[in-house]
Amino acid sequence: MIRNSKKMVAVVLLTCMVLSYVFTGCIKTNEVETQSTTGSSNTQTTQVKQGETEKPYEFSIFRSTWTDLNEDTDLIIKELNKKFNIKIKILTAPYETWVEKYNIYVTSGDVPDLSVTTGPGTMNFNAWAKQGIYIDINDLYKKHCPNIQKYISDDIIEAHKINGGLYGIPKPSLSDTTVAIRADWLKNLNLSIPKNLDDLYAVLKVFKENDPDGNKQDDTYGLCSEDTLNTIDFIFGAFGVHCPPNVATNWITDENGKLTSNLLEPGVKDAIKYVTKLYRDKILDQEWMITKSQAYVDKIHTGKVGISKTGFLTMIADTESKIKANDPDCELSIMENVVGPEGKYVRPMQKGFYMVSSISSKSKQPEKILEFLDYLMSDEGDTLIRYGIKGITYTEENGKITVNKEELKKYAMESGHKFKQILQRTALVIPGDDTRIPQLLEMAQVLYEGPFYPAPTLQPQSLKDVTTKQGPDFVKNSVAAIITGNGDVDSEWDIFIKQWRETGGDQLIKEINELYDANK
Ligand SMILES: [Ca+2]
Repeated sequence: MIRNSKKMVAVVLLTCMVLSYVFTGCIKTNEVETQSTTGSSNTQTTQVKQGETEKPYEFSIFRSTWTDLNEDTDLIIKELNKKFNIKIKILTAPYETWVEKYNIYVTSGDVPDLSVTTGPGTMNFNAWAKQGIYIDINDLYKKHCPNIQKYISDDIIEAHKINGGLYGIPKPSLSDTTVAIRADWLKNLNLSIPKNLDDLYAVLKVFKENDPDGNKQDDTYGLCSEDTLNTIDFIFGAFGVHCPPNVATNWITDENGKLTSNLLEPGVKDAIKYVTKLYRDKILDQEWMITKSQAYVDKIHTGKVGISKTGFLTMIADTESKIKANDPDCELSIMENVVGPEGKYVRPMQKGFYMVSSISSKSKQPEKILEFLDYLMSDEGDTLIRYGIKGITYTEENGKITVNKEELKKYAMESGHKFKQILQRTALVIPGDDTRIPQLLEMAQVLYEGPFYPAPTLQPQSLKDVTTKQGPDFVKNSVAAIITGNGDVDSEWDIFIKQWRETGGDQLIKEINELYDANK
């Protein structure tokens, strides 16, 4: 309630100068409208009268894949139009052609008032921003977006700036990945959840060799992975490094504040050595280097894997239930932060956002658009986008929302309204009544802290040339060759790094730092 009142005050302050009637008219029931009107003091009467003739502010929103969104009949758009005295016009294109179509809008000077695009570092966005196509919203954002600021890390906002200018609001997006372990296998073998890399080795070994599922067959692995090693990034975390080494262009900050490749982080080689030992001791799935994503998931679901990557949200609702279909005894637990030799653990880096909302410098009322955007992240707006309208698509009793699935389907809102693709809180919601849910949600809070990539929107100009020269899978293939070969990991790793540097790696590091410095 307090938060709502504060927000009301803020909105009133924002709009009362010219739009006080508009605000009162925003509220959907006549009852409230009457209250507000009668509540107006004498000094506001003139403004109210001016407001009565105020025409709705019409603005366009561009976002790909909204081809079946009809602004004239859509339940939520109609509600928002009424609430803010606006008229939203939808511009869109199918996924395959949106970049082309959006380019035409921009180059013809007909830039949508609000553009939801892949943002800085993609298309010609950075050049367009420098040309003044979009408004620098640095100050407006601070002033008009209190709700958004609650849910987006300042790190992500900073990483989006182009020469200090903020040309869009990124939609927060967190990967909810975690590591799950077969708690039923641990029980069968009288073991506990591993806490460090030595425990982990011991548990993985018996998960392979001691028939943890008790079916008297040698048919399990403690650990499987995709060919990218992304699925066992927690091992790299235990060595204090941020990423699995499948892409060298995940730029991170070194101890001097310069950007460098994740491949060069101290600790990567030791992590590779550990993984190599698992492979050579036949504890890691011997097929990992040829396993693609679906095959990896299949191995987990058929109950052949002891420790696997999953999500906080999907562990109970999806992964566990799918394994149970094959092995009814399955019970998964979160395996938290296995620590390395120095007792440390770092979480994998996240990009932290997906899609960016930018306002055209030709838009007549940018504040109004920001008010709309901020509303999407407010309590009320969040409920509207997730569940629709009370009494139509859901009912509420004692604060508990019950959705009407039939009605949601009628309005194509089974998984919320499409405007969730503009901005939505990254609230973690695990459906169901499982008693483990509160604890999982608490554990998942850690995802909000990052770490986030420092320069997700910058790309060295030579990247394409270097990729062509090295081959697109040069890093991934080299890493796989070292782990699955018979050579000395130490010297082979050094040779690989030298080769990566000399065939363009050093050039990329130089360029990314120039971009990073120029962008400060
Ligand atoms: Ca077995």
